[in-house]
Amino acid sequence: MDFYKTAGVVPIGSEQRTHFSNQITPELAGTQVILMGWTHILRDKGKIKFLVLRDEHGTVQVAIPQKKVPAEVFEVAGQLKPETVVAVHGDVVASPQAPNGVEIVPTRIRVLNTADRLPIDIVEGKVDIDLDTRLNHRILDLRKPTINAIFRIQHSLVRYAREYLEKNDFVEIHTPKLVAEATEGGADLFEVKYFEKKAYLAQSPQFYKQLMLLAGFGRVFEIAPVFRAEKHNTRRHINEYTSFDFEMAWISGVEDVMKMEERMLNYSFEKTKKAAAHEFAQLGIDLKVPRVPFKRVKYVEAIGLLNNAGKELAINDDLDPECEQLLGQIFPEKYGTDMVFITHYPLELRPAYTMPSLTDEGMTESFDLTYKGMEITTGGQRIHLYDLLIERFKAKGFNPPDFSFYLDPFKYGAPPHGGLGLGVERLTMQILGIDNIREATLLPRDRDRLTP
Ligand code: AMO
Repeated sequence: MDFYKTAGVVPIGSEQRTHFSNQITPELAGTQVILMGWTHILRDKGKIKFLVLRDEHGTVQVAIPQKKVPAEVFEVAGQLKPETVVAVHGDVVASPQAPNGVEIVPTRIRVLNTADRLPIDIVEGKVDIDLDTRLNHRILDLRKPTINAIFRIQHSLVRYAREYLEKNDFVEIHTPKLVAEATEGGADLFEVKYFEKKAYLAQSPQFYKQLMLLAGFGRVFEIAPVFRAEKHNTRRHINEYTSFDFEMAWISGVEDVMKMEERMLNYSFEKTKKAAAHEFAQLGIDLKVPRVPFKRVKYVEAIGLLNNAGKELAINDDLDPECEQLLGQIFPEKYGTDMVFITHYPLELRPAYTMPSLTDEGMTESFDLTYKGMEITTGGQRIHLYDLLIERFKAKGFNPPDFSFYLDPFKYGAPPHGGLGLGVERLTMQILGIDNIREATLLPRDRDRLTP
């Protein structure tokens, strides 16, 4: 059976794409090219039709004047629908009226696949569709160039952050996501049936990244999904997110971890600004690369600033999103920056593995990084001393034997160490001024959404 014929399209394999749309410049005038892509926009002016062809790198105009193209080409052009998949063979012609000063006049248009009527509009500037409907049709939604650009920028941010760590002797690791115990506290764990036992989806690679330093790696990082069974639907929480974690041994204090992060982010922002210049332009964003060193503010000071601004917080109160947002206004006014480390959180607010502070009574050697009024990173120095670790686990109400796989290795010489976890989607949303984290998540998982 000829399934191509049944589908009403031509078989593939008889041509090879020669260029991407963004490579078609006036300098190519007079040459023959083959492009492949989607029918983005169609304009029928009677004796001349215009097709805006879209591929993964942009769009290019195809002009189809009845007089200048073979009759068959004109006829095929008349049958195209939005998102029809085509191969266009044609001549490059300089054209001052065309968007890029250049257009293609086709010698052949081959239909590689058809498209049904679209459930959502994906041409820029057409009616706004609500986020939920867009996410229901996420695969189509992502075809929209400005939506696609978000994830190209995200790719670049992660790529260069990874590059920075690799240059600094970090080893990439892959740790289990099916785990036996909580790392960040028990409330938001997803339980899974694991044969005869109960298991959980990992909330963080926390224990394993630390253990890899005890295993002799020195510096490790992991970029992987983590799972949080947060019941509330908020604009900043999803139930599966990409955690960018690193952990480093032989530190002299938490300051070493913050230094590594600020340099990594500065490097990644700088490189991404260049590598994704086209995408930033598409989104109309001028990325400000934060200067190193980032400002450091102690937790107690942050509470003071908030109370001066009218809040009534006690020292052990957690900073809720409203407080973070308020600090997001205060920091730029007071310090001229929107990238600020808040350090020395109270023991009460930090997990059992966090190193208590010697200098600040009741506090920890830990930090959050806030960017434009949102926490994007949590990190700190970890406890490497076995007895102290056991004491802290007990103080948090845990039964140490339940955690022996994590705790026991600390008996055999653990190096001093620290590290952090950065939310990739949160970083992306803050850089791009996106209001809802779902927009910065390729395929979000939230309270109500498990597909697509
Ligand atoms: P924490 O739980 O603070 O710390 O998470 C670290 C960072 O992950 C992001 N994040 C989230 N992003 C989207 N949806 C969520 N539900 C969500 N929860 C957290 C935030 C946050 O700053 N093990 C520690 C890290 C460490 O100390 O190394 C941890 O997981 O950007």
